[in-house]
Amino acid sequence: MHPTSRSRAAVARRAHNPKVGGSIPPFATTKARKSLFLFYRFVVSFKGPNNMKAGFVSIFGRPNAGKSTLLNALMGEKLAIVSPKVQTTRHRIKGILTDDQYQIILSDTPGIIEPKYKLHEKMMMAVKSALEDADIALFLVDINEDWIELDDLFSSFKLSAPAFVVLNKIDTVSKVKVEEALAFFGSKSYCKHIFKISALNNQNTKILLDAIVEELPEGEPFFEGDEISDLPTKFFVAEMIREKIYNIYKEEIPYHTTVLVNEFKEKSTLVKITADIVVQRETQKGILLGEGGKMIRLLGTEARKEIEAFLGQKVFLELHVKVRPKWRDNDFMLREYGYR
Ligand SMILES: Nc1nc2c(ncn2[C@@H]2O[C@H](COP(=O)(O)OP(=O)(O)OP(=O)(O)O)[C@@H](O)[C@H]2O)c(=O)[nH]1
Ligand SMILES: [Mg+2]
Repeated sequence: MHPTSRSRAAVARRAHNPKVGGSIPPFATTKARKSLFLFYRFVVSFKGPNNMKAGFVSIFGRPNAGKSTLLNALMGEKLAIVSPKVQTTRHRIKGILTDDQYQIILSDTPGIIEPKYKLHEKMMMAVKSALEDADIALFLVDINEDWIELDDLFSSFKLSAPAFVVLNKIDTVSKVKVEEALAFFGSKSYCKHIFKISALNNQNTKILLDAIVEELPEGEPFFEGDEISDLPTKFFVAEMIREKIYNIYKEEIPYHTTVLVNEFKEKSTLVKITADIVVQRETQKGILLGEGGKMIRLLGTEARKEIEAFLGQKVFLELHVKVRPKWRDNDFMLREYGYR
């Protein structure tokens, strides 16, 4: 993650705020803000025209469709972690994109799955919350997926907001296949507009952004101009460690793991961060540590480099591996680890 100084300042400011620095704030906060603002919008609508546009735009799709890649492409910087493995994103991650003319509150969401654990249920609650307050829904399609299955999924959404179907990964298929997909999804009743993009290569993302702005409701911004997310620094730090776990460890390990940052102390020359890596079994702890601690050292080095670039400061990172059997199905532990 290499945000600009603007975002670093916003994120760092949150780190100093004890109210938001310690845990992921409940999404209800934003919901309450939105209700208040809708009331305000209703009141000011009697006072005359308002040229500013503002609204919530949420990205939905199956795991691995490229939702987080698209959020980062639209934001112009990396906010959400990305991996070639499925089910990387576990939270609703908001990116706030502000311009003179508009403010878009973009939401990346977990890929839609049939829940197997309470963790999955929490992930699907994050999807539901993003569905509820969307002014525009982006239905993201990995063009290589099963279109009929996706059509069933999109048709099942109870959505009052307009939906844009966004065909992603067009760099991986022929032009003919893109045309076929345009014809298939373009004729569906939920599809207000359709786009063909490559989020990875930033192809056609500006066209998509312009259409989003066109469709946004009029209104004043929900957030201050320099805020790029409503999530605390600790959240992003934990996510960066989790991304490295997805990159470094094979097969099931990332799915049995979560990360909790429990110390974030700014000292005169560096930031001291202590994080727990939580796994379900002793054998997984052994794999995470590696022979003679080789793997955890690699993880620590990779994660520290990324966090230092993100904070623009030297970091001392201490990682502890903890075994918490069945944490993915334990409400109390899930709450403790930030899954609300
Ligand atoms: N070729 C190609 N790959 C892409 C494109 N967009 C995303 N990817 C790749 O697809 C994989 C998944 O991307 P993510 O952004 O993590 O997907 P996601 O939908 O957020 O996945 P979950 O969080 O697991 O639901 C990564 O390896 C990306 O690099 C694209 O336009 N073209
Ligand atoms: Mg994702």
